[in-house]
Amino acid sequence: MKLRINPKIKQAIENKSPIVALESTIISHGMPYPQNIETAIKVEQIIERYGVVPATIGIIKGEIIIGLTEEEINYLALSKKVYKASRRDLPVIISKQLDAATTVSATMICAQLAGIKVFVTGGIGGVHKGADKTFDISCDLTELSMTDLAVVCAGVKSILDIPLTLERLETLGVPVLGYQTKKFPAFYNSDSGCECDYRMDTAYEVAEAMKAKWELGLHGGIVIANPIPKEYELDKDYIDKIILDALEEARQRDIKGKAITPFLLDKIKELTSNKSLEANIELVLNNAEVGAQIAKAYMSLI
Ligand code: PSU
Ligand code: MN
Repeated sequence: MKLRINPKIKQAIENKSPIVALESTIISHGMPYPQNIETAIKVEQIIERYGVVPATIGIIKGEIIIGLTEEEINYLALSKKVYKASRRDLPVIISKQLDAATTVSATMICAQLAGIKVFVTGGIGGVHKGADKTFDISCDLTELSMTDLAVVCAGVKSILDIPLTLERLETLGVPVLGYQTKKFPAFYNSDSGCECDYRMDTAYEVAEAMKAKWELGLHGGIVIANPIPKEYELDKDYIDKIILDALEEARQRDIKGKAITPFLLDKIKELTSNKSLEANIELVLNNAEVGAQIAKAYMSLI
């Protein structure tokens, strides 16, 4: 297997310095150009400000790269044929030497190869609305049941069935921890109407729970649900109506499978005249702040 760990990250591993993993699907399939590149770079800068090493993960010509360079980020952001790689895609992406952006599930797998314990993203995949008929449940959830990373996100978007996603996470044994809140956030706004299992007030509390979980031999991830800052929230009724319209269009055009999440993100962006994109960027930057602190706290504990 071809695996390239950027020298900066190798050094950090040797020095036992904190590292934060970042995904690339958000760059290639989650945001338009040039905001995708700008955000990816800003996220790395925020993490570095905490003295933590960022590791953006992706696959170029079948080689897994832990710590893409700015040039490589540009390449994955601009290339026409970049696959969206989840767990099941990895074998063929590697054997056929293809280019791919990694989703939450694939990023967790690659991050684990490098021993990284904290991962920052925007939103995780989950149980899609109507999954009782379509069976569309993101493999991010199964990955969270087996791969040992704390995943910092702004909750789950209401393009998904949020209560069912939380039920599934419970079944899979994945702790859902609210960061300075008990409310489970809904990505574009801070309250989905559902509750987190526990509220954590500091990065240390989160780090202690990570340590306790893995010391118990309980494999799998932890969801750290960090709400979008108040000033960037979108009105719940407004965004939920737009999401319903986007879902209806996806249904009419028969868009399904791995194409559905990128389609909905793009449609919602269009219907909100970019307001959803602005919120998306701000929540990712906010997650980077929290993820960096958790990575630092965790390394100080072990
Ligand atoms: N949610 C977002 N932006 C994204 C994604 C989710 O707000 O870019 C991406 C993540 O990479 C996530 C993937 O892992 O979509 C889930 O895809 P699916 O629903 O096909 O499992
Ligand atoms: Mn799916």
